[in-house]
Amino acid sequence: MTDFFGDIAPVSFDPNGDGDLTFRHYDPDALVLGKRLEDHLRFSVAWWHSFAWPGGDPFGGQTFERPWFGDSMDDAKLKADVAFEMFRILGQPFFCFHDLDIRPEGDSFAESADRLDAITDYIGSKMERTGTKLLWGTANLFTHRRFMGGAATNPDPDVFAYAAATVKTCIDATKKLGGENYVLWGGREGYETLLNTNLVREREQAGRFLCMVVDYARKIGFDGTILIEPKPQEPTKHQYDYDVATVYGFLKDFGLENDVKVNIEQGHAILAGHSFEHELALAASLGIFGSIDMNRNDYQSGWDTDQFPDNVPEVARAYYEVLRAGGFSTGGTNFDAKLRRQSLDPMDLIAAHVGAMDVCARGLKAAAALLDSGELEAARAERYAGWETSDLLTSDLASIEARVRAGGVDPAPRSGRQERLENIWNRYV
Ligand code: XLS
Ligand code: NI
Ligand code: NI
Repeated sequence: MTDFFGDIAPVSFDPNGDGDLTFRHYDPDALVLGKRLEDHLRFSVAWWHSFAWPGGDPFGGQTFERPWFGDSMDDAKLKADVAFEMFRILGQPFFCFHDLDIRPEGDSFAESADRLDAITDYIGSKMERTGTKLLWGTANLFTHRRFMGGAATNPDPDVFAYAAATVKTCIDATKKLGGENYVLWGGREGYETLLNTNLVREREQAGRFLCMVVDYARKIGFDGTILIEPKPQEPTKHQYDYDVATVYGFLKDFGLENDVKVNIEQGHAILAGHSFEHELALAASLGIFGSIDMNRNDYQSGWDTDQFPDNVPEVARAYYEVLRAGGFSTGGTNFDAKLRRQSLDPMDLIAAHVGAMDVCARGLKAAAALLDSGELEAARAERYAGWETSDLLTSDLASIEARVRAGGVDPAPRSGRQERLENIWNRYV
């Protein structure tokens, strides 16, 4: 036991509770559409934001003082101890990490890999004891200066090699911990200027890299889902995995559309000029929906501000699409969200997650009730009903022209009923 969280007790569900330590909406055992809420939402804590982020911004450095900030393996273990204490307080079933979040980088590749091995042994025994599970692991291929010009897409083959070797160790670590997914977010896979960039070559490298990842994961019997996390820009000016549609085209191009799915983040969807629900609905319709990074961007800043979600109607739209897609299988709701830099207290960390879990629970319950009512889906089905009996899609232009000429039917426009549907929506949220 560390004393970081002091006497903060485990958070429990009480619809009439007050204070920071009560869930008013998230009752893990409540049945929604026949499934426990905890199993619907599959919450996860992000190691990087909650335990590794020092509170800096472009104008100022560290604001948080954490007893585990340092670069020894003892610091890494203390960080893990505190992490598992937080999972227990919150009843969080899952967590996610980058290699760099859980162990300090060594002086050589081999030392870094050994440390990853050692710390994942340590974390693994805690997982066994507590039952907390790994939603996904990933490699940090963006912080170190060696990756400044890209990892897989770097002009220097030695950097490609370093990145590939690193990912291999992270897939091994993820498999060892029983991770249900492995994520690739291309934090430096893009360009700063077209003036020095060979687009054809970089795309080819990224495709080959991903094929190697898939091959290796399958070869060692990793049966989790491999996920790409789209993001349009930040940190690079342009990132190749721009959005769901772009990633799908890329996967198709390299024959990976059945092997790789997407991890969709709220803030990234907004940066790409989409809504979160758009990205979710599109991924589901393309058969590549995997998991979500739940957070919220400041809509004025234009940056990936990674705030905790606080907007129930928005979150409900997202979960409506998740539920329509059949819910999560290996995926879950990872809070890729960080405190504001003035939120210094351990209680801030707890309260942030409690609030976010409640927002998600409210959103999911509203979405489930609406889906269950069938009201929107009936309207959607009715809108397309004409196609149920139509053979047009197997016809050809000339036959269609002949038919239209003979039939003489000028189709009558019908209302899209948007406002009425919005009113239905608002009855549930
Ligand atoms: C950054 C990404 C990152 C990924 C994991 O914007 O959201 O945190 O989720 O590398
Ligand atoms: Ni993310
Ligand atoms: Ni992000």
